[in-house]
Amino acid sequence: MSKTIIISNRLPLQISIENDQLDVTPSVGGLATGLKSFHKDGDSVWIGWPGLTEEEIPENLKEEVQKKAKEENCVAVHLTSDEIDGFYYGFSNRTIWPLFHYFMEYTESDDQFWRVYQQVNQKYADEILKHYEEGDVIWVHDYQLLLVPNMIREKAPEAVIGFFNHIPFPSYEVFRTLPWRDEVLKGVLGADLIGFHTYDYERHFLSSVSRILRHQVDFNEVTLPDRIVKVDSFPMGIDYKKFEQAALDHFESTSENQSELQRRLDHHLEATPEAKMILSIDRLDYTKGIAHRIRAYEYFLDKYPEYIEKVRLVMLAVPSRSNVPQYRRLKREVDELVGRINGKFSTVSWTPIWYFYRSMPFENLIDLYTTCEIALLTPIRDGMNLVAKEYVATRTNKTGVLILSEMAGAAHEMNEAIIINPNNFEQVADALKTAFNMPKEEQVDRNKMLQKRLRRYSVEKWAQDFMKALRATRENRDSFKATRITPKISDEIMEQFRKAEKKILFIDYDGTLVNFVDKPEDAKPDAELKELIRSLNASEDTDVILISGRDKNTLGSWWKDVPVELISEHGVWMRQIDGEWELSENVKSEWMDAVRPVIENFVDRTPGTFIEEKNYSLAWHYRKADPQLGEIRANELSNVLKELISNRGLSVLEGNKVLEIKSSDVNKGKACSKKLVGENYDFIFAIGDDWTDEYMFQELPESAHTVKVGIKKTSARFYVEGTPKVRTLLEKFRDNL
Ligand code: GDG
Repeated sequence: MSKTIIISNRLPLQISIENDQLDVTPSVGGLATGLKSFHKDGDSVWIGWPGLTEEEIPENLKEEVQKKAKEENCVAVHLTSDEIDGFYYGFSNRTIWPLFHYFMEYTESDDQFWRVYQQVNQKYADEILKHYEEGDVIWVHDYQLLLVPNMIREKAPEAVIGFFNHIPFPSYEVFRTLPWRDEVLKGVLGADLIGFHTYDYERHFLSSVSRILRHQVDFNEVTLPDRIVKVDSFPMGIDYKKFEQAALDHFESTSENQSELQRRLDHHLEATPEAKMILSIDRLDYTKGIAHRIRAYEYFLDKYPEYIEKVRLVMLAVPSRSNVPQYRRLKREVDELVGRINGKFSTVSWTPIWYFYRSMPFENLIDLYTTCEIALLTPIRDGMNLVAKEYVATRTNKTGVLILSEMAGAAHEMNEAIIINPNNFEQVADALKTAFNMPKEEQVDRNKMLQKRLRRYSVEKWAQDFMKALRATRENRDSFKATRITPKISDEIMEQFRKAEKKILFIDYDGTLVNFVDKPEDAKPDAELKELIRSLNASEDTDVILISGRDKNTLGSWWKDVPVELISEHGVWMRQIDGEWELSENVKSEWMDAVRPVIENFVDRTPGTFIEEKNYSLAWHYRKADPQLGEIRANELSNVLKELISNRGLSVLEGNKVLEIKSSDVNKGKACSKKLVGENYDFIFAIGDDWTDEYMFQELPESAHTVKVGIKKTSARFYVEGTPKVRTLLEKFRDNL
C-alpha cells in the first residue's frame, strides 16, 4: 500500500536523555498537528533529525532512539555536531535564513557550510530512498532541505515529490546574489509541486527560475525538458479547534487551577482595571522586529504620555539559535533596550515592559493570549506568523485587537487586523492608540470575520489541500496527451522501421538536434551529430530531411559536407542532396519593408531582442530579453502584426522565444506533404520541439510516427524529454538500418 513520506529538518518528537534513560514525547507543533491525518498508523513515515547529535546519544541508546521513533512512525536521521554546525547553524541559518528574509548584510557565503549542507541534504535523501516504494508520495519541508527534492528525483525519477517552503522566498534581485543560486533552484525543482505561504513568494520564485535557469514559466507552471513543475501558494493555518478549546477550558478553570503567571496577570488587571496589556510573542530572531517594536513602543509612550501606567507590553522572546552570532547580539540589544525603557518610564507602581526570555508551557501561552487585549506583532519579515492566528483563535468572546506587520505572510489573510509597516513608528504608535480605544463592537466585528476564515482554513485543510494538489500532479502526468517513448515503445517503432521498405525521417534542428543557445549562430552541429545524420542517410531506402526555420545560408553552410536534404525557412527553400536551393512557389517578400520598421521599434524598446532577416521571412528573437518583459512584448508585437498583415496572405508563427512573420502558404506541414506526393513511404517519422513543428504533426498521415521534444501540448503521438533523448532515438534508427 502506498504511503506518505514526510521529511523535515526536525522530527515531530522531543527526545531527552536523563540518567541513561531515554524519553520520547510527541511534539505538538503546528506542522505535526497539520499532518496528523496523513501521519496515521502505517500510512506514513516521518523522517528527520531527533534533536540530539550523534555525540549526545550514547552508543547503547542509539538503537533505542530508532525503536522509539518507529513507535511514532518516525525515522531518525543521525547528525554529528559538525554536521549540525555546518548544515543547520551554518548554511541554513547563516546563509539561507538571512538572505530569504532580506537581511543581506547577515548573509554569509561560506564554502564549507555549503559543502556540509549538500552532504546532509544527501543524507536525508538517502534515508528517504531507503523507505521509498513506488506509488509513495513524498513531502519535503522547508529551507534546510532545498536540495532534497532533486536528490530523490535523480534516484527515483517517477516519484511524486512535494516541497513546502515555510519562510519567504525573496525577490530575484536578492536571491540572485547567492553564489549557489542555480544549485538551489535545481534542487527545489526536483519536486512536482512547490508550495509557498503567499502568492508573492510564489512569484518571486518563478521569476528567479525564469531569469536564472531560463526555464519556460507559464502562469504557475515551470516546463522542464522532462517534467512540468507546479508552483502554488497554500497559506498555512493553525489547529483552530485546539486553541479555541484551550481558551474555553482556561475560562472554565477554577482559581486553584490557575497558573502562577495567570495570577500575576490577574493581579495587575485588578490593580489597574482601566489599563490594557499588549502582548508580543516570538522566537528571539532578528526577522521578528523585536528591537523595532520596543523602540516603537517607546515612541508611543513619548508621543502619547497619557498612556503611561495605562498599558504594559508583555513580551515573550523564546531563545533561538543562540549559536549564531547575530542572535547573541540581538539578545544583548533587546536586554539593553528593555532595561533602558523600563528605567526611563517606570513609576513606583508600574513598569512599561514585562520581558520573559524563555519558552513557556502551552497553558501559559494560552494565559497570555486570553488575557492581553492587544497583540502587537511587528516582524520585519515573516513567512507566515502563526502567533497572529493563534491569538485570534483564543479570543473566544471575540474581543481583542491584533496589530500585525504587513511584512508577515499572515497579513494577506488577516485584513481585519490593524495592518502596519513595522518601520513606521508613527504608524505603530497610532495603531496602539487606535487599538486601545477601539469600541468593543468593532473588535467583535473584526474578530468574527477573522475567526471564520481561520476556522475554515485550518492547518489540516492546508495539509489536505497541498496533498490533493500534489496527487493531482501525478494524475496530470498520466493524462498527458502524447505518450512518452519508453524503451518498449522505442523497440516497437524500430521493429516497424526495420520492416518498412521506404522510410522518411523529418527532423527539426534547433531544440531537437541541438539545445537552444543565447546566440543562434552558436548552435552549430557538432562532429558527432554530423556523423549520425550522415550514417542515417547512407541507406538507400531511408531519406533524411532536416527541416528548419533557419535561413538557407546558415543551414547550407553548416551541412555543406553532409549529404542530407534540407528544408529551410519553414519550407521556403528546399535543397536536394548535392543539389541547389529551390524556392517554393507562392512566396513573396515585398511585405517585408512595411513590417520591418514595426519590429525594429520593438527591438529598440526591448533590450536583448533582435531581428533575424531571412529571404522570405522576418523573425524577432527575444530569448535574451528579460523573460517577463519578453513575453509581454511578444504578446503586444503579435497583436500589432496580426492587425498589420491581415488579408495579406501572411501569418505570425509563435515559436520558442521567437515570433516569425512569413507567407501563410509556407509551413513545415506543407513542405512535408510536398515531399510525400507521388512517393510510397511506408514509414514516416517526424520530430520537433516547437509550435512550428505542429504543422508537420498535423499534416502528416495518422500512421506517421510524430514525436514532440519536451513536455508541451502537442498533436504529436509521442514525446521524448530533451535533445539527448532525441539523439539516442536517432542512434537506434542508425543501428536498425
Ligand atoms: C516559521 C516561519 C511560519 C512560541 N513561543 C512558544 C510557543 N510558540 C509557538 C507559537 C507558534 C510557533 O511557536 C511560532 O510560529 P511562527 O509562525 O510564529 O514562527 P516561526 O517559528 O518563525 O516559524 C513562520 C512558520 O514557520 C510556519 O510555516 O509561520 O513565518 O518563520 O505556534 O505558538 N509555544 C510554546 N511555548 C512558547 O514559549 N509552547
